[in-house]
Amino acid sequence: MAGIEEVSEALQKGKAKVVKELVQELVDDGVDAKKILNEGLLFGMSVIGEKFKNNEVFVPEVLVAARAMNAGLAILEPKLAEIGNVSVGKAVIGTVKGDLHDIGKNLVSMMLKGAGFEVVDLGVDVGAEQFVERAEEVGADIICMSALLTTTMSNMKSTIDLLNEKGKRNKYIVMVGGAPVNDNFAKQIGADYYAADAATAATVAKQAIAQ
Ligand code: B1M
Repeated sequence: MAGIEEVSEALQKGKAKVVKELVQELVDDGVDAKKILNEGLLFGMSVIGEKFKNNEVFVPEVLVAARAMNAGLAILEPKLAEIGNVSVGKAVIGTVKGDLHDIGKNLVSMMLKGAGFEVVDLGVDVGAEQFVERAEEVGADIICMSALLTTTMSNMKSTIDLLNEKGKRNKYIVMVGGAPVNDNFAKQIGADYYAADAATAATVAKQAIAQ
């Protein structure tokens, strides 16, 4: 049986196919999906993140590691997000304009699905107009924005400003998150909620809908 550490090592080497196979093997052997996520995929990505910070690896290596991470996540998704029959609400989610980081956003999306939300994923580099237009089109209850760069987090405010301009701010719950974001920043830009991680995001979204 494959070990979880092998997943982490293959991810760090950017071997997407191997990660996919190893994760599948572990799932088939009955290993808990959250354990594979935390101790295999997220641990491997945190090692890469630290090396990136210290200039020991560079963008191409991080990119292939991220691809491997997404390949593993795709296998875990059905396990992490066993969608219930009844939708608790509809969410649109995306990474803000200028920002291409999608791993955290994908995790939040999965956890929301697991909590019973219908999720419309707008992808990365999503502008304010797109967030608002799609939320209107699909009849969303909640708009979820992710940002990983200090240079793009202000684009979350653009969406909130646009909602205000259109007189639609009260129609939607707005939740923000991502590594450089915090509760203070969320309050400053006028978001309703901040969540530090994907599991909290799902809990917060559910509570917000219930209110
Ligand atoms: Co980039 N990158 N990156 N990168 N990258 C960071 C973010 C950085 C911190 C690395 C560093 O310098 N230490 C740094 C940002 C510095 C800053 O702004 N303060 C950085 C930089 C500088 C850059 C570039 C500018 C590098 C360059 O080109 N010179 C460039 C920017 C490109 C762009 O976006 N325009 C860039 C590019 C890339 C890659 C493309 C190579 C790749 C992304 C691939 C992809 O996502 N498909 C990449 C990666 C992988 C990283 C690191 C290593 C890992 C990010 C990640 O996926 N973490 C990252 C360093 C790090 O974080 N240690 C780094 C795992 C993920 C699960 O965590 O996304 O934080 P995270 O999500 C968490 C929470 O934040 C939260 O839940 C998740 C976990 O439960 N969360 C939410 C996220 N969204 C939420 C939304 C919510 C609620 C919670 O509600 C809506």
